[in-house]
Amino acid sequence: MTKCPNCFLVVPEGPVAPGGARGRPDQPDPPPPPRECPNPACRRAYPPGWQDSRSTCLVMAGARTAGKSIFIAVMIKQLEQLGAAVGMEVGPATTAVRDVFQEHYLDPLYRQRGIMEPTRSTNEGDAYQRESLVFTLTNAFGRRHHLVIRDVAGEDLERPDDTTRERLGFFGHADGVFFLFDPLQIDEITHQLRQIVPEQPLGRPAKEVLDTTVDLVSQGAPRFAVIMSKFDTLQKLRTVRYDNAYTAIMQNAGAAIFRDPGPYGSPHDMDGRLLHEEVRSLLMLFNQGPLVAKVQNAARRGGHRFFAVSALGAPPNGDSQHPQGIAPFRCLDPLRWVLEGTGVMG
Ligand SMILES: Nc1nc2c(ncn2[C@@H]2O[C@H](COP(=O)(O)OP(=O)(O)OP(=O)(O)O)[C@@H](O)[C@H]2O)c(=O)[nH]1
Ligand SMILES: [Mg+2]
Ligand SMILES: [Zn+2]
Repeated sequence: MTKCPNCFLVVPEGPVAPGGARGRPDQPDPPPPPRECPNPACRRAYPPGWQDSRSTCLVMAGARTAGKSIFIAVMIKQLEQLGAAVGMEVGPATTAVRDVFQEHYLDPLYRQRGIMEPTRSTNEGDAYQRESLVFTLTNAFGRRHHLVIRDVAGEDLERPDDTTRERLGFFGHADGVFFLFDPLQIDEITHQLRQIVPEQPLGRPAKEVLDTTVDLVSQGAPRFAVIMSKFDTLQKLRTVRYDNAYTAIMQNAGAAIFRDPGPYGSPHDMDGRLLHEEVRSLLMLFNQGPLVAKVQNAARRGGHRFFAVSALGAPPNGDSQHPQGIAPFRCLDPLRWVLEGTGVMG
């Protein structure tokens, strides 16, 4: 199935000739498939050849500073590295996507070795994320698949207004929702990590933003990936020497939350399930039961899974990255999960 890369509405099948026949010599040729999206709120022309490949449409969600934009950049870099190893080509689908991705994502992180600007609200004129990030994945057999990602400003989810549903209408048709949240939003973790991890600005509480996200997707049935971002900060709990409930968990070096099987191995579902259970248990331990329950209920149709990722691998120093550079942790896990069954990852 293919969806509009802008609003995520399913692309209608090309009309069938009268009598149901396609291409029979005694029937007139059926009209060509639609060239533009039938959604009255969208009406965008489909990119050339769009209907020939399938697509997976993802939306990023989470509070301000949850780590969404940096995660996208690092995930795509890792996907390119995986592609190089398994014979899959990964590239921006259009020159416009290539330019936006280079200027707003890759340059700040990989050229200037800094971090990214907060994503502007779609209410602002120059909000670059109004255009989807579309990547073409071509596997070793020449089969193409489009990965469409809508970055979203945390600000838009933190302060929904009368126009939010209309501006973010694509949520309701997404195949996957990546809901990121910063572990430092959890008071108990902040308390434990005081003086160990530098303070970073935080957005609205994750549960509040999750409520808005769930409202926006209520008509759809996406896969719901709930992603603890900036996991490098939580891993620092290993160095905390208090004798409390967390110490034993954090000293378990063999746990899935402490090891990254790496992007090159074939996706091993058991590893994903283990990680899911470990992150879920951590959330329960940190009194996040309401968040877990909300996700479970909201994702009854599409399914959900918990993840732990770190895009940078270490807290930045002001506007600069850690001197050791970017050291990602498990950044491809959520993508592998939503692409399962598409055949594009092998
Ligand atoms: N420790 C740590 N900090 C991170 C990581 N990723 C991002 N950050 C920090 O979080 C800040 C926000 O990251 P962004 O990716 O811009 O956050 P966002 O969710 O896109 O934020 P909005 O665009 O405002 O919605 C960065 O400036 C970094 O300081 C990470 O992997 N580890
Ligand atoms: Mg952003
Ligand atoms: Zn559309």
